[in-house]
Amino acid sequence: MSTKLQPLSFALAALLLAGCSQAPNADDMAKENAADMDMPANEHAKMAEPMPPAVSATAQPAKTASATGTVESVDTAVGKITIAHGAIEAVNWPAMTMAFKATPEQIASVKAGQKVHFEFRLEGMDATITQIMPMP
Ligand SMILES: [Cu+2]
Repeated sequence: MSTKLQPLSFALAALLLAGCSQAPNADDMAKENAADMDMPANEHAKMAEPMPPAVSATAQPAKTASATGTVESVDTAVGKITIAHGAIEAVNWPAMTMAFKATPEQIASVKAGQKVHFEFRLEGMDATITQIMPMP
């Protein structure tokens, strides 16, 4: 072994030691960043999308369901059709009589006492008719 190499070896060893004692965290971070950059941008978008905003945690997502019932009354001024409907499993409802929001056209298409088939969207406590038609 040549004595000339020793100072260099020592310097290298010192460098490596210095690297070992101070760099592990920085090295790991560099690896993570590299892994991050390997992930396509759209993968990030997919990961971010399903995260719901904190506000919606208590709000029910909109549901749709269909049912049959009998029109009890219509209220053009308020924009509602009151229907005595049967149990609706899709929204976990027993049979009941309740008011549904409806458009003037929908309200005009039915009258009290009529049997109807209808579809509605439920958002929280708001049930809005999306389709309604008299049953034969
Ligand atoms: Cu109901």
